[in-house]
Amino acid sequence: MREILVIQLGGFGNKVGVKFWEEMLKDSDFGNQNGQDPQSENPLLNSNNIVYYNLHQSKPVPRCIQIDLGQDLPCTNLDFNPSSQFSFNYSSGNNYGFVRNHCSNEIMGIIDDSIRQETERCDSLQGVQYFSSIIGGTGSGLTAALSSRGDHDLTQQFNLLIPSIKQDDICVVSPYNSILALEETMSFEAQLICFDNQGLKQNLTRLGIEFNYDDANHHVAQTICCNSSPFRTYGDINSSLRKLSTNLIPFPRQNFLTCSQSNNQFSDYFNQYLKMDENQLFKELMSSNHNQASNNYTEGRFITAALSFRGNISNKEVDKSCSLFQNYLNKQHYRRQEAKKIKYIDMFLTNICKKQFQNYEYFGSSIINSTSITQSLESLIEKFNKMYVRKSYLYKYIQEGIEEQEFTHAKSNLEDVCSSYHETYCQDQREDHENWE
Ligand SMILES: Nc1nc2c(ncn2[C@@H]2O[C@H](COP(=O)(O)OP(=O)(O)OP(=O)(O)O)[C@@H](O)[C@H]2O)c(=O)[nH]1
Ligand SMILES: [Mg+2]
Repeated sequence: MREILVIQLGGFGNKVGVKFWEEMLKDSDFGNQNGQDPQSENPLLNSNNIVYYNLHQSKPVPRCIQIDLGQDLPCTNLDFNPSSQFSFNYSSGNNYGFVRNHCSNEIMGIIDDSIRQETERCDSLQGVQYFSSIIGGTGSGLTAALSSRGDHDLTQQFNLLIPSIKQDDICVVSPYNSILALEETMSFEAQLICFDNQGLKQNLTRLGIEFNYDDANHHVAQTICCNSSPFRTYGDINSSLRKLSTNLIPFPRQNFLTCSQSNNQFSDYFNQYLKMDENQLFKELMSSNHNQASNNYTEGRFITAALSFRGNISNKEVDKSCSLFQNYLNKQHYRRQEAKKIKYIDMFLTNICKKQFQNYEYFGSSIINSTSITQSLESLIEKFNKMYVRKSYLYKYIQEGIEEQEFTHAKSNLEDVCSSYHETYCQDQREDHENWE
């Protein structure tokens, strides 16, 4: 079986991680046993769960490693493996440099051992999923440290909380931390799935909920859980982390992805959403309003999208919805002049899993590669420049052994990514536009 190891880093990573495992448990057969002894059902035969759960234990124990430098691992009733929980007694001071250059050296040995042990327990590990935020010190420093050390034959998927476009973060130095961390992570052709709190807030507000971390984390967890359905459950196409990489990332540096989710149980619309049809589902999955990062799809061009559906949807309906969606793109949603360039999407990777997601009749989530991600990246560069021209806060990083050169190098690399998105597709856009008319 092709197992996946989850690594949860820092405050955000661990909180989202706990929510994720709660969702996974609800979605697995273990969660449906309603208090029955999991042993009675011989879980070793249940291949659905082996991807995420470590069934060599007497109980389904999540295959994950939880790491926080502060002593901030969240409390939960879930059965985590205590030997994979690492909580240290440091304060990163929100500083990437401290974690990267000092702290990480001391603790990397311990973490490496733990990763090796988890890997050895697997038959055939397919990849690693990270949950972290690159806003604070722990998340950014450890994400960078682990991504550069990881086994690059394994597919790595980073679920990252990045700074929002307009909103300022609680952490003043977030532009420095994020740009330095991205410099390391984006070099390895990993999938970088971006979330931000502005996008999550927009999602919750749409559903009539005041933004709070708990609900935001739940929202993210549900999406990641649904995205992973094709790995765990038998659908029309069985998928894997590696297949996602191949299909979603056309060029090595264009690996910034965003996610959307269709319906949501928080909503007053709940009943209405339960009854929605496939076309509605498509619209929602491809709409900026449902994007969990704050970039606006209408101001860019879709490159690829992987859609994961849950519920009793037929293949025929999916094909129909694909073409209806293309229509929708052209006729309704993107009517605005500046968005006229978005004519089509290169490809959809769709997967239907007939098993319902919790109590939703239909449920869907998407992972999208769109050129509009440059909005988030450019806003990050702008925030970085504002601080860097005055060299404010720089001394803190220099004290920790980060050189000024690393800052400029990281920034110019990110600028290269933005221009590569622009250059590759602006030619296309013109062509498409002409062809379409
Ligand atoms: N959506 C969401 N955002 C969070 C949550 N916790 C923290 N954040 C945001 O993420 C940023 C980074 O916070 P943490 O993840 O706690 O930082 P860390 O990785 O532990 O790093 P340090 O504490 O700086 O060492 C904060 O500025 C918050 O804006 C959460 O539970 N949900
Ligand atoms: Mg922290």
